[in-house]
Amino acid sequence: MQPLVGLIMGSKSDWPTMEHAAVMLDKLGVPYETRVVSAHRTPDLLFEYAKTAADRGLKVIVAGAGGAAHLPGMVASQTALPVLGVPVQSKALNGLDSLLSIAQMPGGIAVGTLAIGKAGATNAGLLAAQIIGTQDDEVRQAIEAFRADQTQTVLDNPDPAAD
Ligand code: RP5
Repeated sequence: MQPLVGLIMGSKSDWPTMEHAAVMLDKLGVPYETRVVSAHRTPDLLFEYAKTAADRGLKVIVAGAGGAAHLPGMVASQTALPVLGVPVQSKALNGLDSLLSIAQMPGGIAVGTLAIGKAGATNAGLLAAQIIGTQDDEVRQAIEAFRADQTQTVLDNPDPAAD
């Protein structure tokens, strides 16, 4: 299946976080590709990936990085596709460095910044699917079913002290 979402990250070490985006995309039936693309270690690859992404059929890019997290912003500078940034929880500063690096973009180049860590990666997958769902009825219905199921699970388990 033609990938619609490019799920990229600065290092293989980001995968335990970023796989939660992949889990959500799988759940919602959105085809995606995964790649390590580093702003600092493979800058030429970053430019090539971002510049060719739209022509290769991608619709959204999810980019996760930690520390001096330049990947989402630099990718956004090289493509008109929507870029969703996931701040990976860093060892030194718990991801606050990643968050600020990704969120504090100068006006004129947009990155949609998610929460630090697993929740951010999960929601990046969800938000990417929601963007795809604006043009794809099957994906939109899968999102509606996911949310209805999530609501029902909470309603079915009202007692927090129950087993
Ligand atoms: C960033 O540096 C990556 O996104 C990763 O979060 C962080 C550390 O990378 P490794 O040293 O673990 O490869 O570029």
